[in-house]
Amino acid sequence: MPITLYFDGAAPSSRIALAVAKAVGVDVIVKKIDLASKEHLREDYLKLNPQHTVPTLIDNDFILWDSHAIATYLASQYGKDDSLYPKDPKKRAVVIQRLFFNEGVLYSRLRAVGTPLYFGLKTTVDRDKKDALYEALDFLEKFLERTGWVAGDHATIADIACAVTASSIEAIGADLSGFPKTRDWLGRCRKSIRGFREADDEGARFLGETIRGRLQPHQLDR
Ligand SMILES: N[C@@H](CCC(=O)N[C@@H](CS)C(=O)NCC(=O)O)C(=O)O
Repeated sequence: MPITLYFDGAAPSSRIALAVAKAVGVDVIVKKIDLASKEHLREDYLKLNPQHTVPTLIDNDFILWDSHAIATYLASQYGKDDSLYPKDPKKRAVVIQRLFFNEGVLYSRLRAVGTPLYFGLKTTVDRDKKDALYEALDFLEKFLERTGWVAGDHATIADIACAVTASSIEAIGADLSGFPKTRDWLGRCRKSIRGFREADDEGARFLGETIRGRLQPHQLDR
C-alpha cells in the first residue's frame, strides 16, 4: 500500500513532512486538506487525526501526525543510511533538540505571527510577537556558527525542518539581511537537499503572497 500524506502546502509543517519524504527517497501520495476551507475539521479527517492538524501520514495501518514525528519515522523506517537521522545517541540527541527548537520556538513564533494574518483576522503584527520571531532567528543564526548546519556537520532532518520554517519566515516578508549565516545555509539547503525545492517553493510562495497581501506596510521591519 502506498504511503499517503494529508497536506496543505501553505502550512510549513506539511512541507517539512513532504521534504523529508523526498530527501529520504520514499514515494508518498499527497492528498490536499485545505485549511482555509476548514477541510481539516471534516469528520473523516478527525477520525484519522483528532487534533486536526496537517500533516497526517498514513502508512498501511499506521497513522502519525506532527511533521517532526513524521520526519523521524520516515528517516528511520525508509532512510538508506543514517545520514539524515544519525543513529549515534549523541548526534541523534542534537538533531532531536533542534527539532524541538523548530516546533517549540522557531515555528511556534512564526505561527503566532502568521496564523492570524493567513486567516484574515489581522493586518498588523504585535511588537512582542515580532520581537520573539527575530529572537528565534538570532538563535538559529548562532546554531549555524560552528559547522554551517543546524545539527552536526551535514544536513539532517533538523535542517529540513528549520529550513522550511526559515523559508516561510522569509516568504512572509521578515528581514533576513541581518542573518548572513541563515541566508547562506538556506541557499545550501535549497541546492543540496534532494527534493527540497520541489517540496517547499510553491507552498512558501503561496503563504508569502497571501500574508504579504494582507499585511500593512513595514509590519515585519526589525
Ligand atoms: N506540531 C505540528 C504543528 C502542525 C500545525 O499546527 N499545523 C497547523 C497549520 S500551520 C494546522 O494544522 N492548523 C489547523 C488546526 O490546528 O486546526 C506539526 O509540526 O505537524
